[in-house]
Amino acid sequence: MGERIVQSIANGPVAVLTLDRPKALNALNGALMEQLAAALEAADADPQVRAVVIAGSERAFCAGADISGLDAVSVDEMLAPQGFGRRLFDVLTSYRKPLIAAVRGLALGGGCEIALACDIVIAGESARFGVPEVTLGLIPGAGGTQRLVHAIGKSKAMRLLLTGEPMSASDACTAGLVAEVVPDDNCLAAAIKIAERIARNAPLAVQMAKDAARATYDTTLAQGLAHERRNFFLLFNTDDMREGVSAFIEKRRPIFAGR
Ligand code: CO8
Repeated sequence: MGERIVQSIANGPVAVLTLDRPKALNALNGALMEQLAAALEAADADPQVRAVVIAGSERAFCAGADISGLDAVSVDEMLAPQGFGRRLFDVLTSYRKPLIAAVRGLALGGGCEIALACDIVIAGESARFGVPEVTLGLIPGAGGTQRLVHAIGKSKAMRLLLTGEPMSASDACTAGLVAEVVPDDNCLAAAIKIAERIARNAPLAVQMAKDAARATYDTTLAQGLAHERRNFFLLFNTDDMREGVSAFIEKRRPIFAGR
């Protein structure tokens, strides 16, 4: 497969996937997107893994689509079923397990869209979130126009989308895109700590909670409430729910098997 530019390390129940193309600020070329998609799929299929952290490098989480050669890509190539980045962003969109982005430095264009597709974003103080596509004659193509409006509201999203200028970590935290801002050196550790906390919970319940929360994107409130209720009822069919309740009553720590 050539050079590895996505490093994948499983540390107990937490998998850490690190984008490792720092000289190009982790710009998304075909190889990086394929490797990230494959590593995500492997972590989703691994029963030991209960939460996944996506990290970048010091200067950049990811500076977006690799611009070199982008002008030579035809519309037919983009529209193809395996078109530019489609696999990666489809995997992110349908991902079952919790995804946490640990963002230091730049998260621009497709890089910002990866962070937006994660469930929780932890930012180092140096983080900058932006969608500069309009400066290139493009628009975000992997969820940015939709998820930004959800994450930070219309007016702030429009400012980013229409000016192309980035937002600081603290502004992104105030706006709701980021859950917590920490010193850069603590960013990965803070993201792993949250992942480990999540990993102690009942895995199916965590996945059902994520699934129900995600339904807010494409349902009315009534449909969303029904979706949530269905997931809630389904959990009554799991060993983990009985274990969690028994452990609470017996004043002990639950041991969740993920079934
Ligand atoms: N693509 C390719 N190379 C890049 C990219 C990029 N997006 N960003 C940075 N690089 C490279 C630079 O070319 C440079 O390489 P070299 O050293 O060989 O010249 C190296 O990274 C370092 O960058 P700079 O020297 O430019 O560093 P600066 O600190 O001066 O500037 C910036 C940093 C501001 C981030 C600047 O590099 C920049 O503007 N980059 C482009 C950012 C951008 O426009 N991103 C959006 C791209 S479009 C997009 O993401 C659409 C997504 C659509 C969805 C994708 C899947 C479907």
